Order: sequence, then structure tokens, then C-alpha cells
Amino acid sequence: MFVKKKKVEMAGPSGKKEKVAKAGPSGGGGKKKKDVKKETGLGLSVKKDENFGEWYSEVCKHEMIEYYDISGCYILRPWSMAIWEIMQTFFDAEIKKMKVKNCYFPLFVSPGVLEKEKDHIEGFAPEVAWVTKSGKSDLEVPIAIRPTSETVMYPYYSKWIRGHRDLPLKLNQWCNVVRWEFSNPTPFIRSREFLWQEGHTAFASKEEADKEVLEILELYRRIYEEYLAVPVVKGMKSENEKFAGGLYTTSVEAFIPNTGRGVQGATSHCLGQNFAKMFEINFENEKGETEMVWQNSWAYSTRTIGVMIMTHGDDKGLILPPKVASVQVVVIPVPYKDANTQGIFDACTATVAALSEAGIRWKYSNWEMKGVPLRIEIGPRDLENDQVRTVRRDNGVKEDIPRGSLVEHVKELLEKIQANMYEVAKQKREACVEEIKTWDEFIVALNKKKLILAPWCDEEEVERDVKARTKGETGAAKTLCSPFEQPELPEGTLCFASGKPAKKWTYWGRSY
Ligand code: 87F
Repeated sequence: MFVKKKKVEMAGPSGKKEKVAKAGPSGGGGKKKKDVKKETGLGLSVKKDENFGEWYSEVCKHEMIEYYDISGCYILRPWSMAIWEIMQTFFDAEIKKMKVKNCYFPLFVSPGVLEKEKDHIEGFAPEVAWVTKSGKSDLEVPIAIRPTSETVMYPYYSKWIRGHRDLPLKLNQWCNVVRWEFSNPTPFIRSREFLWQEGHTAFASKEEADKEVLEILELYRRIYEEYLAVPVVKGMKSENEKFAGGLYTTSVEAFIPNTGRGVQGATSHCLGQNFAKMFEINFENEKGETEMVWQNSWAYSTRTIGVMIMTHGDDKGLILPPKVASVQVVVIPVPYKDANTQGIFDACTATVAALSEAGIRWKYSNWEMKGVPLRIEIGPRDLENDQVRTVRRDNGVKEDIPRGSLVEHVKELLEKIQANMYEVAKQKREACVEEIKTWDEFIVALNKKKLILAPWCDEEEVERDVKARTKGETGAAKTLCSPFEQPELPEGTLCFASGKPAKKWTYWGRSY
């Protein structure tokens, strides 16, 4: 019944189908690039526009991740973990307002429950990792490692839900999952183990479930747009691309202009009653009749961080949006010969003290290479004028600000940086959007790495056909989502691919 559809070919960070060199502890097959480094005079050896794949991997290595000696696994270093924790603090507080409670279910799945759901798991089976030994002896029964927790949690939903008073049941867990991917591992974007939150909720009515799907999707939009300064489109997944075990899937979709690829940012599913049927999750309603629950599930993962890096980084390295930067300001003393060195250091100390008091996250060092949003320099001239020099990481703009109004100015600047990063990313994305009407226009736009908005008949067979017709070196095109905000669709508009009457506007493109 719930067979996962065959995946389209996957792409690495470069957007091309490529084999990522098996990484060793030394950092993964990278060649010496000192010469190029000298050439650019910057911290990175490659430019974002020239070799996106290399660029991405180099930027990630700038203390966000470390490659590990198991392919597809990465170490999240404090610099990236801090970003995850900031998003977690926001999201966790928001779902608690919605009365969602946190819990923790085991990492291991018994083959029995996995089997119970075998129709749904079938397509995913090759990605499930198994523990088969303890020490040298074989386990009597091998144990699976959770790739997601439906089969782990729902037997207990069945046990815990009896009557209408047990509903809604709203649980979330922050955890790791393992999916043994075979195609192009990419830090944050596609790894064999990743961190996520998975929410699993059960309701008495479809209306309540429908409402929650969109509330959660709005939180995902806010994570991307308000925190990571990455513009996303909210929309509905096609029948081909939805979670096969559910009723419908909504998502937030981002777009990476450099590779011309869409990337699914997070998903919020209405599962309908499919799992309730499978796991016998029933309740007695107010009239004493037995009914099945309506369920949702939703998740966002550490992929968010990869999308942020790809969106904002430049030839100098990372650029972190102030809201998620664990260090928002670096304070740098610029002493000259014969200058009042002590005075400069005192001014730096006073500056960081003022920032700390205002809750602004600062560091007293030269960390701007790692994407710190704002740099403050204090030299002899600044000391003389009782000012500091600010340098923005996003656009390089320098400004002298009086020390008397340091904190207000810095707060304002951080807000401006956050807003500007979002605006710039949005403009870049908008410049990639192309509305097309015909197959020929579609192919031209696809080759130009566009984010394609096309009128579509919404038929599964037609999407499969588009995939087949666009299959090539760089992977097939597919639907990303049908945006909730639909442009007007004039009467008589035809589907770009089938020529049948179009039902909706849908975003198409290659994707991660
Ligand atoms: C890989 C192996 C086994 C995705 C898998 O999106 C099973 C699966 O069920 C699998 N990869 N999925 C779909 C996950 C659906 C759903 N789970 C809860 C979510 C949100 C959180």
C-alpha cells in the first residue's frame, strides 16, 4: 500500500551527480589548495561561483563540521551545534505553547513492529541500519535503528489512547535518526545520521489535525525566514512526492541559486487514519462509539544549517545571521606603534562589558572568518574620537559609532544585518523564478537552473513522465510544491507537460 516512490537521482553540494571522496579523519580527500588560496588572498581556496561543491565543503570545515571516518557521518562542532540549539530553543518554546509535550522513545526498533508496517517501510528498507551482534556473538534477533519513529511510537499510542479524554495526544522528541543513504553524502544536507525533532500527534477530528499541520508549517517558515534569513515557499507536495504513509504532505521549500536546486526544508504531514488503522489507535467518542484517531507528524532537521550556509556564504566563508550566531560581534584591538595600547585594550574591555550587559553575544578575537555578523575595531584614532569602528560581515560596510551609544547602535546594526541578509537572499531567489507555459520553455528554464513555476494538471502519471524525460547527468526535475499562495490561473490555461487543462501552479526543478 504505502510503497515509497523511487527517488530521483541525488545531487551533491555542487548540484551535479558526483561521488564524494570517502573522508578520513584528515578531512576527506581534499587536495592541497595553498596556491589558489594565495591567489585569492582570502580564507578559502575556491570561489562560490566557480566550484560550489568544493566551496561548500570548505566553508563547512570552517569549524562547523569535521569529517568522520565513516562515510556520510559528520561531527557537529560547537560552532554549528550552537545554531541548532538556538533554533531548538525557539521551536521548543513554540510547540510547548501549542501544548505539545516532549518525550523520548528508544533508538532501537524490534523487527516485529517494523514488519507490521512493512507496506510502508518497503521502499525505505534498504536505508534501514541493523544491529546484528553484541561483542562477537550474533544477536538472536537483529534490531533496527530508527530511521523515523512511527513504528516505535504508535504501538504505545494505541495503548495510551482509550477515550476522547485522552485526545489530543501531542508528543515531540528531539533525537537522532539513521538512514543508510547510498547517494552523495553532503554535510547537513544528506548525512547517514542526523538530528531532528519529530512531532507525532493524534486528534479526534480531521479538522484539528488539518489546523495543526499549518501551525507547525508556519513555525518552520519562521525558523527559515526569521532565524536563518532564508526565504521559503509554503506549499503542498504532489501525490508522487508526499510521504506515502500519509494523507497529504505540506512543506517549506528553499532554493539554492548556485546549483539551481530546490531543497525541501521541513515537512508537516497529515497522516489521516492510515496509521490508526495499522496500529489500531482507536478511541471511544462521546456517544460511546469506537472511532479511529486522526494523526499528524512533522519534522525539521540539521539540514536547516546546510541550507543557511549555502544561501549566505560568500568567497570569504560563512556569513551567519545574527539571530542564530553564537557570537554576534567580534571586538578587535588595532594597536599601532607608539599608540596608546593600554587605552585601546581598556576601550575593548569596556566595549565587551557593555555588549555583555545588553545580552549581545561577543568574542574578543578575530573570528570574523567564521561568519560572525559584526566586527568592532578599536584603534588609536577611535580612542582619540571616543568612537569604535564597526564592519558588517554581510556587506562590508564600515561605520564609526560614538562609544556613548554603543549598545543601541550595535543592536540596531544586528537587526539591519538580519533583515538585509533575508532581503538579499530573497532577491537572489526571485531572480531565479521563471514562470513558463510550455514544455520548450520548461526545458530552457531548467537548463538555466531556474526555479520553475508552471501550470500543471496535477496528475501523477504526468509528473512521472516529466521525471523520465528530464533524467540526465544532473538528475531529473520534479515538483517541489504547489504554493499555497497561488497566482491567478486564467480559464483555459493548459498543463505545460500534458496539454490537459491546468489545475494549479506548481514549482518544479531539480532538487537535493
Ligand atoms: C527511511 C527508512 C525507513 C523517510 C525513511 O517526515 C523509513 C523512512 O518512513 C520513512 N525515510 N521516511 C518518512 C518519514 C516520515 C515522517 N516521519 C516523522 C516525517 C516527519 C517525522
